[in-house]
Amino acid sequence: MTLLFVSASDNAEVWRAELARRLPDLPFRVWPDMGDPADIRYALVWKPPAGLLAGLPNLKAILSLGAGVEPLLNDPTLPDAPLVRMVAEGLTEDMAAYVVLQVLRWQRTLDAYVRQQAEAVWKPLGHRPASEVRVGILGLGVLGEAAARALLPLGFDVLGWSRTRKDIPGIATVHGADGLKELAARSDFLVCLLPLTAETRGILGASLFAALPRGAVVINAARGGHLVEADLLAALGSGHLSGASLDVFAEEPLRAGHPFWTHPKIHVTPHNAGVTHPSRCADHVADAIRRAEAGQPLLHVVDRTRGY
Ligand code: NDP
Ligand code: OXD
Repeated sequence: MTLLFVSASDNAEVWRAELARRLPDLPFRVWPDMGDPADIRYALVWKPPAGLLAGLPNLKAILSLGAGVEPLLNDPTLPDAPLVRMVAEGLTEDMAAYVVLQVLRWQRTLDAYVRQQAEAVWKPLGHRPASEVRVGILGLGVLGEAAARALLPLGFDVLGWSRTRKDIPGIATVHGADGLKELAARSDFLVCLLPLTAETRGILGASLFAALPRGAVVINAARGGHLVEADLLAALGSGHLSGASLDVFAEEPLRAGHPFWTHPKIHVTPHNAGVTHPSRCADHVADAIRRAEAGQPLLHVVDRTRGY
């Protein structure tokens, strides 16, 4: 039951060690040193070269190192084996913390205090209490729900949006096109935690921004393809939006000279809102392999027609 590890951005040796502690008999190969392709039953991957997985004749499951799988689905040769996305506590906690961090940063005007400190200025700037701050979360899956659950105890007024109707105890929800209108009209913060699909591409654009209250802040931790960059710059320029926190970009790494780098109202992080820490995510991978080997149904399998 050999596993092939393919990722340019995750540490193969740390993954090898974490998986060896959980599955000591699992042979672990690191692409491009994969040996006989016929040996490979599991591929643990992040952005593998297109066509690579199609060359593995005995593949039993594709295990994504990321929660978002659109880079895999974009490969027309992707084999039919079940595609399992990353769902793990470590990643979920990271993302919830990122969302809380960004909301608090803007709500408590942290940047202004950093500037004031540089000039030894003692001047309270005031802020709206959390209970008067409305946060709209696009996407109420694993990460959107966790972000909502992290904001609620701080007092924020949270509303979440999904494709299908949701009944999540303690969380106010809306769905569908009407739900999006309702959410936008009352979102002082708009947080995007959607998968990138044909329906969601470009959702963070001029018409949604126009529907937000004046002064709203946009937080995108999902995918760069959700955002229409020129529309964001226009909405910030007109003052309709007051800020944006962006973790993901159409082109990554964000190129030198991109206007986002120096924009005074944009906060950039390098796609690390939710990190797949091996120590916190290897249980999920080991569990998937154990289930597959035992002939049990796999969890968190991507619905390829839905796109997530
Ligand atoms: P899930 O699949 O668990 O949740 C997706 C949510 O989005 C669901 O609530 C789903 O609705 C909703 N959704 C999908 N399509 C639509 C639509 N057309 N209209 C309204 N709602 C829609 O995904 P996760 O929460 O695990 O992850 C979300 C995304 O976060 C990933 O796809 C990835 O792109 C991004 N991500 C970013 C990271 C980072 O570091 N920046 C790290 C990890 C993930 P429904 O419930 O009805 O199906
Ligand atoms: C993911 C990501 O999808 O890192 O997990 O973006």
